[in-house]
Amino acid sequence: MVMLQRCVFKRIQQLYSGNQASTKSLLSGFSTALLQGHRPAACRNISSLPDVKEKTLVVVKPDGVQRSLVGQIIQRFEQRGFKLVGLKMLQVSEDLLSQHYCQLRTKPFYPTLVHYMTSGPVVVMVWEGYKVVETSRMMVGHTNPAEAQAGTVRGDFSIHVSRNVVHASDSPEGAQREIQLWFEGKELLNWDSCYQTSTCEV
Ligand code: DAT
Ligand code: MG
Repeated sequence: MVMLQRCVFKRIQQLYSGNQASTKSLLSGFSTALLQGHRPAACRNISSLPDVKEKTLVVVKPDGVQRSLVGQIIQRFEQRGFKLVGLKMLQVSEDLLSQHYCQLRTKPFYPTLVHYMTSGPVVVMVWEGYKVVETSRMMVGHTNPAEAQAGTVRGDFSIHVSRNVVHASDSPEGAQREIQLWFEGKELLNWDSCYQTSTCEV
């Protein structure tokens, strides 16, 4: 990369010092630098980096599906640079939900939470990337939309905690547990995105 930068700098110097470098020779400098072993980042292998393979579960809840927010929510994660490795739409059962929200079973709002979450289809996804769990929580925003910052999903699309549009796992361990609950192993795809090395230095 340094070699490539030097090459570009040298050509710019030549141009400004009155040396008549043509566009053709400027471009030939790029290809020479590339041929000399400066491969584009997209060619490198990232499989040895567990950091960038972190996964999280994101669910568009029934209110998000009803309000046609699925596309906008997916777009935010794509735009941020995360990779979609699992996606499906389903009507969630009370059994699955009680396992998903096992820590909330004793809360007074639990029965209404179950009613709401089973009231219509949800779209469930697994996103992968560097610090995806922590970053997704920031992107989703505060549990209570009244306290969620503008720019977050909840801060932009919701007003009340009982209809907060989206779920995102709150820790890497929680994500692993939730992903296993919602997805079978074969439903998650291990694929190479051509953007991978453009979004993370490896
Ligand atoms: P989060 O979804 O931000 O991880 P959580 O795990 O504490 O928040 O709660 C799960 C869901 O339960 C939350 O998204 C909405 C609902 N919920 C939480 N607190 C609530 C409350 N006080 N009243 C009604 N619903 C609530
Ligand atoms: Mg939670």
